Amino acid sequence: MKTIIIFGSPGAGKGTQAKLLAKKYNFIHLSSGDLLREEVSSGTILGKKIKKYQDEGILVPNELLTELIEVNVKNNLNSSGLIFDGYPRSIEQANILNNILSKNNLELTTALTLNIEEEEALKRLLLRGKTSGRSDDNEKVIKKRFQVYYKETKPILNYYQEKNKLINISGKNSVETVQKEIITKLNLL
Ligand code: B4P
Repeated sequence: MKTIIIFGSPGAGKGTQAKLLAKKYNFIHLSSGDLLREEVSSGTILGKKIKKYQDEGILVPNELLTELIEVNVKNNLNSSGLIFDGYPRSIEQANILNNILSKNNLELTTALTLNIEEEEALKRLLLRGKTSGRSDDNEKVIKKRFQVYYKETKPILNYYQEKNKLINISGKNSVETVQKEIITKLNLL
């Protein structure tokens, strides 16, 4: 079974590309953002707690998220692949994911990162904000999400680079071009 992580700043196209790959190769798409938003929309006490963090653009604490990830890995052990989108987002989460994978006799196949300039990503997210109804797609919160990305998430790219697991992809091109580059570099053809 393949296990793939997709990294990228907010608006880099992680969710977009993860969905396309999942559809094409019948992989399971595990988006931490979507899993958290589902919990929010179900109106539970946990969901109410999560919403506060998402609305501010800061990371949801691990104690509210780890179980969601672990359960979804366990429930999909018979699939041909798992794509982690938006997880891990900190060194601590990278270690948690390692543990979850090894407990389930899995090993990370590869991690890829979509590179894009902040200005371009901001434009995309503001455009999405017009129709998404997402309370975090506004300029103030997007800027905060970028700060969190640079401080918490970007440093973990080195961790995967050192393990020779990281592939760099240009995220600034069209959705189709980015997808082709991913497929070629992942040797999925
Ligand atoms: P996410 O849901 O992961 O939000 P995101 O970083 O903006 O990524 P998303 O996948 O939605 O967007 P994409 O770049 O694909 O996280 C939201 C919040 O949840 C976080 O701030 C945090 O609070 C919480 N959270 C999530 N994971 C967490 C974790 N692990 N730990 C703690 N907290 C966590 O697409 C953006 C837009 O660009 C779309 O409109 C798309 O259509 C467009 N687009 C994509 N590719 C394009 C292209 N090539 N050309 C033009 N437009 C493109």
